[in-house]
Amino acid sequence: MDEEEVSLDHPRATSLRIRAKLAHGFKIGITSAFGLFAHGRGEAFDYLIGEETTKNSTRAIRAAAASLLLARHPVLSVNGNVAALVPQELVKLAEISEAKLEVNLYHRGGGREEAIAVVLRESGAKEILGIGSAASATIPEICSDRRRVDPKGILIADTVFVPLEDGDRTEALVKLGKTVITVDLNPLSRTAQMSTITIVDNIVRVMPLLIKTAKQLETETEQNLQKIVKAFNNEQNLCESIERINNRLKRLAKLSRDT
Ligand code: PTJ
Repeated sequence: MDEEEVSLDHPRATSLRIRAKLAHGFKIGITSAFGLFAHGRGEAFDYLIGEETTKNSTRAIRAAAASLLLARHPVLSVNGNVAALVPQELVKLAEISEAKLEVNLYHRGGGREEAIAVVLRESGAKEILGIGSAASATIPEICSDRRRVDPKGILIADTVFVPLEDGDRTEALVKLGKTVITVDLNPLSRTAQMSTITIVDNIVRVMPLLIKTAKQLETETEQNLQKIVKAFNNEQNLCESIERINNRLKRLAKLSRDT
């Protein structure tokens, strides 16, 4: 089913449209089959969170926007899922934060990098790092293709935005002293726990808000941006997400006991 074929009055229309985007991404060779499983896991956590942007997500988005604006060499890492879901938003965020876009995949090959580059170019990207032999540098302690990075991008970045990431690379990037910003609906994942700033929310809700917040903060002084980043506590934020899930489950359990 294509995105346009999803009936607007279907009770799960938003969720079905997101699925359709990913299915299309799979069909045109940008999303991997593993990406579809990853999305299923994300959906389950989104359901538990309540499919909305929470207060703690808003707080993390603000800290992420401030961090990107403060960075000297920010890089937005693009995988097959985010390329299918939010390509235009990635290009916009890169423009506002003066960040580089780098394609970095868990599973390379099969023309996926090139297909993702086409989608990003169609969305307005001028420069795309990490394609083919451009990913000539290696970051240590990663088993997947994600260790291959661009010397003009992730290798020299001080701040890396890595939405829908796996734990290995997050840990490696943090060990290299980089600020790591992630978007992950699962607050228990290794990525969520290891990152400097974790936005526990759906990437499709996060990107427009991140762009809006970066625009609002663009004119702030470096000192004020530093204050926002310093005031943010990732551990506390993650605890709040877990508590939210816990409380929602308790409420649902009570409802089913009472009926
Ligand atoms: O395109 P590739 O080859 O680089 O592969 C990308 C995937 C996503 C397959 C790869 O990075 C992977 O295997 O990721 P994981 O380890 O499954 O982690 C993905 C995390 O993203 C999980 O914790 C999901 O809950 C979460 N997630 C999935 N969809 C969304 C999401 N978080 C936010 N928004 C979503 N839409």
